[in-house]
Amino acid sequence: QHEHKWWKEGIVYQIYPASFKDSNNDGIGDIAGIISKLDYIRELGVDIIWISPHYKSPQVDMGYDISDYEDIHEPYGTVEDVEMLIQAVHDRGMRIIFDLVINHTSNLHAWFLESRSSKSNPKRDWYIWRPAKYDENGNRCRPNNWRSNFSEPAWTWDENTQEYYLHLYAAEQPDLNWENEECRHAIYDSAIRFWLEKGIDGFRVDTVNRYSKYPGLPDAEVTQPREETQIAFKYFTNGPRIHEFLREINDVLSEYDVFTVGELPNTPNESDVMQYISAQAKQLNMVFNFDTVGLGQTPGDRFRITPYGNVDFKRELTRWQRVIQDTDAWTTVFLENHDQGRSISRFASDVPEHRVMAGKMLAMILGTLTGTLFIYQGQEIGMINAPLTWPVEEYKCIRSVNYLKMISERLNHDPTALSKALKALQMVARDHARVPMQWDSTANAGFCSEAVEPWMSVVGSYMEINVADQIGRKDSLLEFWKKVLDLRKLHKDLFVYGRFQLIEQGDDLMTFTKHGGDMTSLTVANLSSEMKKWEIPSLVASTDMKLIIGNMKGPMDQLGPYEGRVYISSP
Ligand code: TEU
Ligand code: CA
Repeated sequence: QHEHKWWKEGIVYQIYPASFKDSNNDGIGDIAGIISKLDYIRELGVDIIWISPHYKSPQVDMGYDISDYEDIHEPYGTVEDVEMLIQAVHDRGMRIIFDLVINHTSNLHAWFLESRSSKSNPKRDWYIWRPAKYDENGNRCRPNNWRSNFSEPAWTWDENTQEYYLHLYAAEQPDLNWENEECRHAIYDSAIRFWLEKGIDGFRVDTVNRYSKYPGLPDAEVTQPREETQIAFKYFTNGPRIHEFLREINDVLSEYDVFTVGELPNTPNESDVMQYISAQAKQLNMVFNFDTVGLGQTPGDRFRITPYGNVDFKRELTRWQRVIQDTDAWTTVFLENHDQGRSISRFASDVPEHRVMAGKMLAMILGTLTGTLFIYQGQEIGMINAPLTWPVEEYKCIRSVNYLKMISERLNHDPTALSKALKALQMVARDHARVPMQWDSTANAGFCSEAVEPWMSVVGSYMEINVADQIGRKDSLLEFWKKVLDLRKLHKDLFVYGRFQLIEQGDDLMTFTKHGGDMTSLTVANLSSEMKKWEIPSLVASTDMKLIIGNMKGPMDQLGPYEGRVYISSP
């Protein structure tokens, strides 16, 4: 039995500040815009808001490159605005968590400016500097062959001090040196304590398993001989000191009633994950695993997409239900965030005749799984990926842009490369989650006034998919989500904390039961666009199951395309 906690039962809604709501019509979302929509969020049934980085930043990676932890990105507002936001959230009985990005800073952070100023600067060792290597012809080479997560080499040469610095993401995101104790304590004071003292309720911890690098920073095995750099996750993920560092962070946090959810990329091994999330380990309260959202993406080569089907989807989405059962660990339930394509497009169908059904079906699955439920802005109205016909210039994310650059260099020897790349981007580019939130059907979808150009264009689907159309309309996805979230709260022991059991009923049906609080529930969903015959599984056939929610009213013994149902039985 899992111990009850507010952060386990709380429903979390992720906001991407740049794209949520622009209050002053400069084309960029802002803090005041978020405040103006808090009642909307609360009415949805949300308990906890997570905002992606709103800190001062040159925005090379949309705020995941922070130049001052204690200040705010100017177009978003001021520290006072953020204090007002915290207050406004608390006034409505909700809580708020911030993004904690401490694997790296911006190259314009004062710490890095000092560190790069000279080899003898006291902060030199706060980042990871190494001398050049030289090949047999005397040419300067990088310290090792690692590839960054954004496709480019992980080292950048600094002319001034004649050394390389390490960056696991963009060159403008130098990695902090966690081996340096003074640096660690500066991080705790500036990035963590500063905001805890202002009353926030926790952190989503960015790329949390990369702080500790493998000693000696050795070359990675050459698996792609034609490439200049190599995939090197194992040398910078889950390194030897990571658990020690996380316990240190946890010591700081444990003075407050807060929680952490860490992002855990490139960690497929279940026992590795348990070391982070077991309560007894005192590190993180839960993590985001990439098993489901990473489907179809090749680790280290995101846009080389491979096919996946409903069997894969079911296996990955239910993996942590099984693993955390009978342990002291906790998990997350999510299908979207700011780094992923939209769930209806990726895991169901976004064609007009199916997408609303598909959205409701996914809502029923997510709403009845065990763990803390995270919803990403726009998911509640069923926003979908931009179409294949989207002009290439609309892709703004550094990852997409780097990739397109690489592809254009390849076009000579592979003329089909561009169309292949566009197909991949259409599925898994981060841009799909970053277009403006669709509030209504006016020219800029109500995100900003019609007179200004938003920082990313709205996608055409806003005319059919928007909040104004769905709010109060009985059969809308938005109203359906509200019902699902109500039911989840009404039956916490069952849906939030319950015991999970998968029932095998063929590839395209997802069927599972939950047990908790002397009750049983049965969720059944048709993940395909074809009609499926179905019968109540024998496991619950003898119980008196009653339908509490569904997205269609068809015959009992068959499920229409993307139909889903949830039944419960009372004692
Ligand atoms: O992402 C961390 C990360 O490693 C992802 O690239 C992950 O591997 C991928 O999404 C799996 O599909 C975080 C932020 O969420 C992202 O927006 C930032 O760009 C990145 O950190 C750097 O701060
Ligand atoms: Ca604005």
